[in-house]
Amino acid sequence: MALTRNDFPEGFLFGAATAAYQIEGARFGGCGSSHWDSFARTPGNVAGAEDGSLACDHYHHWEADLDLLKDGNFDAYRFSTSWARVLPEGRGKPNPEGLDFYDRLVDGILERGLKPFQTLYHWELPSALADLGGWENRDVAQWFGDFTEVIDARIGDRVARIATINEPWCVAWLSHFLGVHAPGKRDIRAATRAMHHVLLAHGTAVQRLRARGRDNLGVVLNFDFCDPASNAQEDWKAADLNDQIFNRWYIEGITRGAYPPELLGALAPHMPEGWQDDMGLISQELDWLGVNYYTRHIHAADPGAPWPATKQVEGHLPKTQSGWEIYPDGLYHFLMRAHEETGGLPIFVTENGMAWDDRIENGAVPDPEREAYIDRHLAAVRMALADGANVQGFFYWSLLDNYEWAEGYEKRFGLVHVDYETQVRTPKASYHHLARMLERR
Ligand code: IFM
Repeated sequence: MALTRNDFPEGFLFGAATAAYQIEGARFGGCGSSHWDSFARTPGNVAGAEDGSLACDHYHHWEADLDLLKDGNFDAYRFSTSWARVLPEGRGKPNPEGLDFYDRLVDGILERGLKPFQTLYHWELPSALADLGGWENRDVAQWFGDFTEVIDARIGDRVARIATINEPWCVAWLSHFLGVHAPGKRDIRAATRAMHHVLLAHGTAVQRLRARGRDNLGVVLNFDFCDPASNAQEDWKAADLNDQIFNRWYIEGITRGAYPPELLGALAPHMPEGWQDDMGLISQELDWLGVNYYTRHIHAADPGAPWPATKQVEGHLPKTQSGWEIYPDGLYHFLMRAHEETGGLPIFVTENGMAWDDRIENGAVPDPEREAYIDRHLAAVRMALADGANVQGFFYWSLLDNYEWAEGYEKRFGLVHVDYETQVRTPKASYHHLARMLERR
């Protein structure tokens, strides 16, 4: 039987999510340059050397895009406020056009009866700050705190929930150890510093916003299920180490004020001096936690390889266009784990979704794979609710097809198809599927 809103607790919020650089069009409205602009323009970093300068031109289509949320019967919209748009130089003089844009956007969200969920940092670090070392520089925490206050002074009175950072693992490890995202570093010292500084920035923002009286503060962490490739003890250890790198560093830093000891031992020579004194700030009380979940990976020991001496092994489950296995049990697992780790804090699934090679056929976009993906992940949410997790909402990633970072525009995650030549939006079958499910009867 098809799910309906009534299968979830009263007040459970359904939404869709986006992020500034992925949809807005960074060339409009006095937006400053970010490290994604230069990373994308460096050959070999991004498929087709594509960037976010136009993206979905949401900067000019925002009203119609918000109508899509309203017409789809959603309750909430998760968006991010670009640091480079608000402060083109990262610090100093704000861009009035940028502030006006977010002001109008928040009013537009509210006018449509939706709850605004703001994310403060979804990856467009201003170039001027990247020049100073970006996430490797401890000062980034104060720069971020300053930005947080500027944007909060303009829209903070009207947003329902504020998340500090989106996916610290991506900000740190993916971008400074694996080199896949901007700034494309592959350096263990840079990565370790970014791993700590991104959490320090989170803590600093929470402190600044608390001082401004906010009581709706959280962070959005991404979780990846780490399975061992076999029953061999070495493979279990490989999966466990990857779980520390991907998942435990961030959630335990924030909830326990302590990093997982084994991983910390390996990274200790690269940690910034005096890091221990920051753990209190990092582990301040939060009001909610955002859980992003997409997939699992399978890990095996790789003896002889340099630390972490593990490798990924191909999984056998059906995969999305991104090559990610579809594994809804992982969502249940992390909702229960987050529930325990946070002592029952309100949890929102802030991202869950899949890319597919969606095509327009006779004016429609059939995407039964995505409908099934959503249903299966919502079933996992229901299981976690039944087992006591305090899950209060679910946001599909993403409202629109958009700029999928190093993958360019090829991977389509949206509920709504975007023709990048014409900027025409076409709701996919999954959009209509969710709209029917969310109809209030
Ligand atoms: O597109 C990204 C988003 O920016 C952050 N979370 C994962 C999504 C899909 O890769």
